[in-house]
Amino acid sequence: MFDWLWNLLSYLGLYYKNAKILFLGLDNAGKTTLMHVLKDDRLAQHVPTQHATSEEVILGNVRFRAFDLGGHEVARQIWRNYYTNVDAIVYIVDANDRERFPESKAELDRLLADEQLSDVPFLILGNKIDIPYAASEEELRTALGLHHLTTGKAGAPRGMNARGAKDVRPLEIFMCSVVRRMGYAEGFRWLASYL
Ligand code: G3D
Repeated sequence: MFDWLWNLLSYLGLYYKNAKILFLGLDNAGKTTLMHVLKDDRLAQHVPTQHATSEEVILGNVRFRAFDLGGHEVARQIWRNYYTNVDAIVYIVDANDRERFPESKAELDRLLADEQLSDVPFLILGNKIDIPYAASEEELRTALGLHHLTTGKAGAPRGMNARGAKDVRPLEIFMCSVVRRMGYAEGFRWLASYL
């Protein structure tokens, strides 16, 4: 059974690319749920990632791998090994968990400062906007200190990889609700334009 996002990836040509995409973020941000949405069209029950350090989904030639960040020094060694030759980072934030915005920002800053990732596109997903008091895009952008780093939602000009055209790392924030299947397709469409 094809899921619509898989179809979208296929339509975008991403499915046929030998791409490596990491889903990173604090625990509880929604990475596992997004992996399940990618894998099949059901919101499958899953075991919380308390003990596991990573999960992987392979669709066609695209390898998605999710890692929890924050307080996981041992896990960090593993994902650091993985992100050589990574094509994109999808960084997921629980937009309803304001208490952890500083922790999420610290982990994001650490990634953005990493030389190995210096030209890798970053899609920031502000998840759980189905919850009534979740942060707005503007609030999250401010909390994560992204005002001067975002590069616009238009994506790369058609036929051109903007990574070669501009000396700026593509980075943009999209708000979404993984469980309601809202918002992240726009983010993936934006991301695919850079791959
Ligand atoms: P993680 O893999 O990043 O650790 P999970 O996060 O995918 O395990 O998700 C953590 C919790 O957030 C789960 O709840 C999951 O259902 C919930 N969640 C994920 N996406 C959304 C969303 O878009 N909206 C809302 N409201 N909740 C979401 P449980 O209760 O199973 O722990």
